[in-house]
Amino acid sequence: VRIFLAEKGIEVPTVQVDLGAGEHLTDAFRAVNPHCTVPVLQLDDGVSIFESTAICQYLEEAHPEPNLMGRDAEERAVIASWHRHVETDGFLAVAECLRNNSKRLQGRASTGPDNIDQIPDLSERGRKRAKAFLARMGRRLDTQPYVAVDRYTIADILLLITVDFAKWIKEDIPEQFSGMHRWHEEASARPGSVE
Ligand SMILES: N[C@@H](CCC(=O)N[C@@H](CS)C(=O)NCC(=O)O)C(=O)O
Repeated sequence: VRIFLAEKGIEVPTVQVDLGAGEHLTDAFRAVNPHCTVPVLQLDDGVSIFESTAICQYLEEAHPEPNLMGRDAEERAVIASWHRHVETDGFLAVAECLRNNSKRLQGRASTGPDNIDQIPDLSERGRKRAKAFLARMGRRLDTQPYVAVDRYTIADILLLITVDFAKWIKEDIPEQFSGMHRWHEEASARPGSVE
């Protein structure tokens, strides 16, 4: 969401929530988002939007340019397909690996209000899925410049986050995929990106 805002050139007031200190599990934060996750967009009328993709959808409608989610039905569907693919097969695979073996996340194998125990085998499975995903995207970005269509979109933003998140489990873009390395360098130099 932070990168999406920067791409749009929008500034909104923000409040940092200290996850390390468990601030997202407090009653005060639950009143804003009972699912205990960040980010959450709180509107002036008090309504909370608590899923990143839904927040981006709201921002896209309020600030259509530059377009990041598709200009017509076909583009929107193609971009949404890739975005969802990156989320389920990439981002969530890395999260599965990290959350099921990090000492800091013991008892917190899932986000959310409930404490879920880690399953080490799931960590291994997450790593295998993450590796396969990175190679798959490497093959794709060797033949085309962006993830979904012929310009930078929300699908590229999520892949950028996923590649950088994968460093937490010590996985990276395999060396042979020069197209994806070029893509990552370019994406990292865009607005809102921080290593
Ligand atoms: N489905 C949510 C997931 C958001 C999410 O996983 N947020 C993480 C930080 S990146 C979180 O709030 N973690 C809290 C925790 O680990 O308990 C979205 O896409 O916005």
